[in-house]
Amino acid sequence: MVEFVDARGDDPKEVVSRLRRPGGFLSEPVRKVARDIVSDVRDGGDEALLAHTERLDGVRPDPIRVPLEEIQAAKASLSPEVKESFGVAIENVRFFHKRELDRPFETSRAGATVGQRIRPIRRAGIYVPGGHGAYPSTVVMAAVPAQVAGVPEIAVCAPPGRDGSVSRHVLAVAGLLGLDEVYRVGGAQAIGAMAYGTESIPPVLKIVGPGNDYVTAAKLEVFGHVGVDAPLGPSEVVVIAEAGAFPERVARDLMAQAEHLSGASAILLTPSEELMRSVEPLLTGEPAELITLVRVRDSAHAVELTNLYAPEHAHIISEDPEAILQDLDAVGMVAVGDFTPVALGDYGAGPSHSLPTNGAASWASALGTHDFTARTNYIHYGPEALADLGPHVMRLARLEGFPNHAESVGVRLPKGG
Ligand code: HSO
Ligand code: ZN
Repeated sequence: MVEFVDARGDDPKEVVSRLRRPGGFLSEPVRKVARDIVSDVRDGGDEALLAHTERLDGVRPDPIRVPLEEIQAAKASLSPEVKESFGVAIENVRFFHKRELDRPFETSRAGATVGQRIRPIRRAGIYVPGGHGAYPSTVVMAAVPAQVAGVPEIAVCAPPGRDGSVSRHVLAVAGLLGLDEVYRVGGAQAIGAMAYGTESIPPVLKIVGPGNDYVTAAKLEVFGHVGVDAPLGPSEVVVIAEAGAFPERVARDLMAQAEHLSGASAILLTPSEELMRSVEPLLTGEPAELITLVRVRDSAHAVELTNLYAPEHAHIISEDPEAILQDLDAVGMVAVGDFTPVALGDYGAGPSHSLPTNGAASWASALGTHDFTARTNYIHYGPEALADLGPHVMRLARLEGFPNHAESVGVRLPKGG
């Protein structure tokens, strides 16, 4: 059943809290399950990894690492058309991320030089979800930014099917991107394995990629030991549509993200009662259960609700979508205008489709090159610059009760400062 909400007279915060699906990855029962699996794998290595895989996926993949010939065979098995489509997507995603890459800088004044170097993380792990559908597109969306950032070692984990194999298309895309390290394990156990390493899987330094609640909870569990990205959970879209929007297009936009199922949510914000009424009968099947139609006062009201909700995606269908874009802030990715369905972004418009969900867009961003780099800042002072700043540092260090900090400067100043 499609849900209807009339938000026109209600407190926006209250409306948004009614719309939000609680992030299951934060709940203590889910955290505990993830914690136990991660610590089993940390302590038990491959044997624990295989035991959990057998329990949850019904198979003991042997070997855990996909043989290179299998990756090559998967790549070779692609039809020319599918290969071309992946090629276009890879090219667009590469184009966007080359532009995004942070640049190093160095700047000087009065004898003091300060700068920042950008360095790739040496070894990253990408989680590719299974669940409802296979996600070869996720390999593109995570591995391409990593490669553009210059990460030399990339490991991929993907859950095995009942027959122990990983989706042929996931393997094929790995092959297209020249990735040769793919492991047939998924879930919280894969996150534990990548974080702590097992006999088969050398540990990584940072784990990225979307997953279900257990995967996300496991990422929180290993954070600190390794780096992780933002919570990337079930798909969300807010469609902001004005009276002139075509109902069948709006309906497809909502159904598209809702068809990810497993906790996805799709919300229409519109001031038009008529649009709502004509979209509603077009929403059918299981995805319809995950769709909410919300009547708002006007576009400004829609923007206010969207910024509070902080969705993974917003899609603006309006006479003047650019104006609404300017006012949106807490959104993972905005699709601007009627000719830009979110699905373009899902498969290859350029930015990564791995986006913060569950409100995390208010403080986190799409997966990108910055997830695969770290910054090393440097400072280089000459004697005059030291003489200028030194006395201030000595004063502040003494104020904090650190005389050796002060003297590490003082011994370098003429006559001890
Ligand atoms: N909409 C998903 C990405 C995706 N869609 C992959 C289809 N395949 C991210 O929220
Ligand atoms: Zn999608």
